This record gives sequence, structure tokens and C-alpha cells, in this order.
Amino acid sequence: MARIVVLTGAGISAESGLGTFRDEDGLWTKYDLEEVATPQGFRRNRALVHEFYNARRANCASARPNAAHEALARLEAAMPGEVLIVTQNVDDLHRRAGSRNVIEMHGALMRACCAACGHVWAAPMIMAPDDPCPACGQPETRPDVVWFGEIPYGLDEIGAALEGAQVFAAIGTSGQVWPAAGFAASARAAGAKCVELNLEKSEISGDFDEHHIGPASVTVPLWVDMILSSPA
Ligand code: BJW
Repeated sequence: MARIVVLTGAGISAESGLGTFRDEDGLWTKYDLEEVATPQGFRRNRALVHEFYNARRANCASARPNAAHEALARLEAAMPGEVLIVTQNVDDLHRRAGSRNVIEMHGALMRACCAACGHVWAAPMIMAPDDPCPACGQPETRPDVVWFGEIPYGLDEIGAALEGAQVFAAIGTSGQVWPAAGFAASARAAGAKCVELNLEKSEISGDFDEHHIGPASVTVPLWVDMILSSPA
């Protein structure tokens, strides 16, 4: 069972050039989340939703993991089996940095799925409304991401990990989206020390015992060094 559970949000990938959602220049200032990140929006205008995710997929493909992703991979390599990353991000930067024990609770940009039969496959760079599912042939293909009103992936495994964690860290997340916003409180109730790493204190900063304020590319490597140098 993982001793250290790390929840990551858009802020960890900001310095890789991927936009956050709710910051001053975030994605939700340019797009209406009801139109591009809900099943209802997808039913109304599939072309718009595919356009939004095609652009994000292209950005993701050209982005590179930064020092924060790399530090978390270093932590897992030094403590095999004891680190679980739960990411809300749909980019694949943790895996590309070398992390292996990762739950992508909001899905993955690089996967497509069929809304008709549930088949999952590697997403092409450009998806379009009439693309047929390779398994059932229905034109019901969508990005395999979790929209508002849908159930995130891996919740049972995450719940068990929060119960057993000694340390819970949240990196670069605003704490405005549930159920992830409740993980710190759950981990703390189960006895974990809770650490927040963010540019600023978040809406749920009261759930944390310790705060490391600053850009993730600076605070995360320092925090990892601290863990690796402290006695077991
Ligand atoms: C840096 C930095 C740097 C910047 N260094 N830091 C009313 C009350 C409570 C809940 C609800 C409610 N009404 C509806 C709900 C539920 C709903 C919800 O939470 N809504 C809220 C808006 C209130 N949630 C859901 O619907 C979820 N499903 C669900 O609840 O199912 C029911 C259920 C659950 C469990 C059990 C049983 C039933 C699904 C949520 C899906 C969210 N989907 C998205 C899109 C995914 C695909 C995509 O990427 O397009 O996920 S929305 C978007 O927000 C995305 C993110 O993963 C998510 C979180 O955002 P994040 O990562 O926190 O980003 P930001 O931008 O908000 O914050 C960035 C942070 O980084 C900031 O703090 C900065 O300071 C910081 N930062 N640069 C360090 N360099």
C-alpha cells in the first residue's frame, strides 16, 4: 500500500506550457465549460468539443515534463511501491517523466472511447464527429476524459490509498472540483499528514498541515529532496 499519495492538478503542468482551467488566463475564461466539458455539451455540438480536445491533444504532444514531474518520478524510483500519483490531468506528462504508479482519474487525452459500446483505443491526433468506433462501427467516438456529471476513474483504489496514506500531497490544484477536492480531508481524517504545494493557498488550504508556496518546478523537487533525506 502506498505510503505517499500525491494528487496533481493543472498547475503541475503549467510550466510545461499547458494551460490551467481557473487561473486568470485559464481555459475556462476562453471556453464555456458547459459546452466543452459536459455530456450535454457534447450532444449539442460534437464538432466544437472535438475541436477543443484536438487542440489540447496537439499542445500535449509538443509539451515536455518539467522538473516537478521529474522529481515525482525520482521519488517513486527511490521508494518503489510506496508512492501513488493520482492525477486530475489528462496530459501524459507523469508517465513520460517515468512515473509508473499513476491513476488518471479524469481520463487521458491520448485515449478515445466509444459512447455506444465502451471500447477504448489510442486516440488519433484529430478526432471528428463522424468517426466510427473501430469495434462496433457506431459514430459515437469521444475523448476518454471525465466530464462534469460523470464518475471519475479509480475511485475505489484511491479511497483505499487515502485510508492507508502517511503523507498526502496536493500539487497545483485549486480544490474546486469534486471528488478530488475532498481527498485531503479524507486522508487527514485517516491520519495522514497533508501538504499543499501551489502558487497560492487554495480554497481548501485549511485541510492541509503544511504549505509550500511557489511554482511547482521549484517547490516539488525541494519537497522530494526533503522526503528522501528524512529518516524512514
Ligand atoms: C500552480 C502553478 C504552478 C498554477 N505551480 N501551482 C456542487 C457541489 C459539489 C460538487 C458538485 C456540485 N455540483 C456538481 C458537483 C460535482 C462536480 C463538481 O465538482 N463541480 C464543481 C464545479 C462544483 N464534479 C463532477 O461532476 C465529477 N464527477 C462526480 O462528482 O461524479 C459523481 C460522483 C463522484 C464520486 C462518487 C460518486 C459520484 C467529475 C469532474 C470532472 C472534471 N473534469 C475536468 C475536465 C477533464 C477533461 C479535461 O481536461 O478537459 O477536469 S474540469 C477540470 O477541472 C479538469 C481538471 O482536472 C479539474 C480540476 O482543475 P485543477 O487541476 O484544480 O485546475 P485549476 O485550473 O482549477 O487550478 C490550477 C491550480 O494550479 C491553481 O490553484 C493555481 O494556483 C495552481 N498553479 N500554476 C504550482 N506553476
